[in-house]
Amino acid sequence: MILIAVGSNLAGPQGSPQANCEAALAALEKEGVRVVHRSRWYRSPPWPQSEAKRQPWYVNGVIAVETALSPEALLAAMHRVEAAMGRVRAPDTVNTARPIDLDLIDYDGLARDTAPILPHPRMAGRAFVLRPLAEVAPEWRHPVTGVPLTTLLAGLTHGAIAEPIRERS
Ligand code: PH2
Ligand code: MG
Ligand code: MG
Repeated sequence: MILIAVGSNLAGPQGSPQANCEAALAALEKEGVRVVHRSRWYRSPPWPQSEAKRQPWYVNGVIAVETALSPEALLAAMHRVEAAMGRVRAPDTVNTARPIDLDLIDYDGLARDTAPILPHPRMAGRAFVLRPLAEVAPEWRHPVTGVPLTTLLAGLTHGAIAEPIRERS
């Protein structure tokens, strides 16, 4: 299973953060990445907590995809989509607000320590990844530690917030 975390906390050419996230899925399809499962969109405060008062809240979600692309080629495609959507990558922009962020969470259970580092090294404690992931792959286990998703979810600290956005009818 190939899993990608999607996030946005800035308006971009497509409009709202949620519109950016939707546009990213369409752009991935054009790169030969087929979206086979998707979570609802979630709202979550910017992590780390020190950013919570400085940045808008994020829209986050997780998708499962199918693709013939290798991990490296998939990462390159994700970066192209980010760049086309106005994402600027500079050395001093770690954890700054961004119109789109695509993170490769898992690529068929691969473990590797060169880009893309797999599984994603910081996902196991992040509510905004784990909660939507539970909709897409409830049986998922961390490929390296073997810890089930349900256990990771139960271990989230108090204050780890990520709530589904209510659909407007
Ligand atoms: N991504 C980050 C840093 N902080 N916080 C939330 N809530 N959601 C994110 O996607 C996120 C973040 C770096 O990529
Ligand atoms: Mg990220
Ligand atoms: Mg990223």
